[in-house]
Amino acid sequence: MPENPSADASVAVAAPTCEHHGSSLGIGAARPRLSWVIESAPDGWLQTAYELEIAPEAGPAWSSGRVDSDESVLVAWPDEVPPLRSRERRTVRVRVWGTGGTRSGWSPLLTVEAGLLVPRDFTAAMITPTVPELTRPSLLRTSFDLPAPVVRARLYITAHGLYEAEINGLRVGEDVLAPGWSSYHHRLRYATHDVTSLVTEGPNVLGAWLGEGWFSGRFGIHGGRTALYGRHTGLFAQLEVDCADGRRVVVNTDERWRCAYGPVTFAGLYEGERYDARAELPGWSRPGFDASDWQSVRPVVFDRDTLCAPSGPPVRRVESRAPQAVLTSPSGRRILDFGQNIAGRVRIRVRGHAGATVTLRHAEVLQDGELYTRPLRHATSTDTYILKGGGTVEEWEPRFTIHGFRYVEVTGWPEEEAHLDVTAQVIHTDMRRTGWFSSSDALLNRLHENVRWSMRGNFVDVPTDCPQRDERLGWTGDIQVFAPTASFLYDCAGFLTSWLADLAHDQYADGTVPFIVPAIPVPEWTPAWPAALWGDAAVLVPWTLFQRFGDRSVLRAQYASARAWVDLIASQRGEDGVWRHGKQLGDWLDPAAPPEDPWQARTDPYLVAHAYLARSAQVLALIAEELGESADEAGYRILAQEARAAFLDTFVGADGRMSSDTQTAYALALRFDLLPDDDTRAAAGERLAELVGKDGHRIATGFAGTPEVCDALSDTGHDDTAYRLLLQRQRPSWLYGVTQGATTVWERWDSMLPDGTVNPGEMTSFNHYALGAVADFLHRVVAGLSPAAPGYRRLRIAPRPGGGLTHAEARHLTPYGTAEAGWRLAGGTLTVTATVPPNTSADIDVPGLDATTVGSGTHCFEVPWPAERTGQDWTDTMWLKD
Ligand code: RAM
Repeated sequence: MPENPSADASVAVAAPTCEHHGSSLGIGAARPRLSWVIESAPDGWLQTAYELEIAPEAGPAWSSGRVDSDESVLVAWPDEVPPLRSRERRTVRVRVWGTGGTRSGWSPLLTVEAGLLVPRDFTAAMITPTVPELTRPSLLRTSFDLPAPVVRARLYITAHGLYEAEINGLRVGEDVLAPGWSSYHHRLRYATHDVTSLVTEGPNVLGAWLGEGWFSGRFGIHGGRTALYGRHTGLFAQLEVDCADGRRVVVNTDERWRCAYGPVTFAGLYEGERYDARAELPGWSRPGFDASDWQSVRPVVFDRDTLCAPSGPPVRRVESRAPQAVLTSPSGRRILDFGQNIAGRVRIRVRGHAGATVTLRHAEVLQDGELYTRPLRHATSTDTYILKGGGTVEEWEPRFTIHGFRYVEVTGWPEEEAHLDVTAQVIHTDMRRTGWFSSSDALLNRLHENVRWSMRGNFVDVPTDCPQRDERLGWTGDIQVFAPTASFLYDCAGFLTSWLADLAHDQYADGTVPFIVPAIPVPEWTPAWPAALWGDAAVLVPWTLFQRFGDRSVLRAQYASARAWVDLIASQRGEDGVWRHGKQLGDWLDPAAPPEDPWQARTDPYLVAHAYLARSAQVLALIAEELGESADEAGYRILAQEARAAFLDTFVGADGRMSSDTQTAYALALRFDLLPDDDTRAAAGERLAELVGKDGHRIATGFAGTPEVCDALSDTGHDDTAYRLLLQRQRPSWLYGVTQGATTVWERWDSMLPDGTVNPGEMTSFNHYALGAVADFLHRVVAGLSPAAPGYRRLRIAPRPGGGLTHAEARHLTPYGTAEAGWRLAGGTLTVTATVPPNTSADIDVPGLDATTVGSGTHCFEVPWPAERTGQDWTDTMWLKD
């Protein structure tokens, strides 16, 4: 390679990436931060310098020259390079120097293209159809001519509601449920599509399907409400075409567009979709279609300042699954079992006579062999397709709805068609998978898969509680506890950054964090009030993103929001310094609480609340330190100390017993570092282990305690107890659901009762990730892989073998490359393996070995491990007892 005369073949760099984007078309940052991963390097390699080359589309490239730096993650856009202007494209490549004077060749190129960065770049109008039935989805179109061949075309598009765009009869892009859900009146995300290959010289048509979605459709709890953001759906599209003759043609949504009803006669996120194929308008988005009888549209008042580029990937169809079984229910209905509880919808291929109606009802579970829909509450989740007939195969999948389901009951399938051609389309935000775990215990592995599926089912643009019932809301507490797990399993940095921006926008002026973000009015929960664990998402989610992705700017972006939250709750402390204020959810869903009253936890809700205040104050001090806000840092450290002292005075007795003598109380005190010394900590660990034993090694914790209890046990030397709890199969336990055939994590430990009937409670979701937060313990402690410095710049490899497992391993694509930790027991030896990415190091903490630090590469450590240390295989004994 002439360009790299002295490159060292042992060091190779992958193409850089920018911000948290997989695709860098239409990005919203004028000075995007750049990252690169060293794909291969000699063991122990550290970067000592890099050179960036940034080139405009025409003209000479700029080079940074050799920059002495070990940074390779989210490196600031060079000061010397002008920021990107709207629509501007640059290519970026990098090469690096490192240990031993090695130098890589140039990386492959990254092409970045800015979206429209300032409001005045947007020239389109938000238009709404003037059809009589506002709630009915419609079609919108315009036609235009292009004077010359096309060099480049971009469609900038968004909606009030949901849209799917078409150009000349072809669908634009693959996004589903676009533009997703955000706090629309503050942030409306537009997409940028490269449509160069869709438009052509001569006549063209740009059109879109438009539905209600979150904007104006029914949403919320107890049936929800309509028109949450407005009554009128709207389309906003700006097509910019650069022609070969140098002209730019811009096609905007404006009052010249036309609209009509299409074949979608109704669509609701909860209700499902109805489609009458007889009402199709063939060719409606192609030139030559006669739209003379279409209605007019009108522009609506719209604030272009709200438009922003997405920071994460869109929602897409990510997988297609065939049914695993076709069942006939006792009442004679046909039910398809897809073998996995998912978020998505089905696609059918069917032939039959005009007017035949296929009805698809969705549910997560069966009871007595029939589809069981009570847990869906008001979400009827029914799709209907009316055939147009004519002898051809008709293919259909709804556009503007999504369901949480494993089973689909099919009625009305034409009798002459023997084959039920139905596939499930798994739909969620199209994030890159970054995390894997496996072990010698098949049930534990299935639990981990269930956690991953619950993440997939609930990362549908917004981190939701559940994907199936009339809820699907961005509950702050759920993601607060689950964010560490999520950040391991998938690259959700851009996704959660976006959601946090909404959190800050929707936060009340006094600092109260809404229970759900985007915030919408829901009975019982609005107006919101300050509640621990939920509100603490404002502080703890940004901190998790910083720890896991090394992104400091999310701390800056959320800083005011995090402060507002902590300042508010600190101001509500009583004279004794304890935050004992308002209605607290506390250890929500303690298994001892009766099904109809999830508030009835064993642990004092104010103990939970105050522990969280102390934790958020500590973390906020760390955030302030990272941001160089030293006055704030000092202030929040004092607050944290005061909170800790008040916690001790109020909730911990002189003998170390806590006022709530419960697992959650000890777990929080230990994990949030609220105890004064090692002796008290040891005693709390003892007591916690004792309580877990007394509770029969079954779960006795709710939302607050469950994510912490195994760690609290392990931290205090009670790995054996942690494993007994983790591997317990009798309810309540993590593995109970697995033994019942669960394919996702449930909201309640016993969402399904042992007799196969569904828990009678009002809240009985079969797809709730919160209690799956234990997967983070599997990654960090069972397999032993965690970050010791933000972004995994330094790893901690600290496996804790036990529980009768004979091996466990975790793998994670860190911002620096692939990291692995795993161990295996055989022949009286424990063998720990660690893979450390280039440009990082790892602290190794293996029982029986002196602590050590290693550089990049794959390392093996062996320790004699007598059989009695293997730990008892509790699962088997408990299984036999069952
Ligand atoms: C339920 C939600 C969620 C929880 C709230 C408090 O309705 O499903 O999991 O955060 O209640």
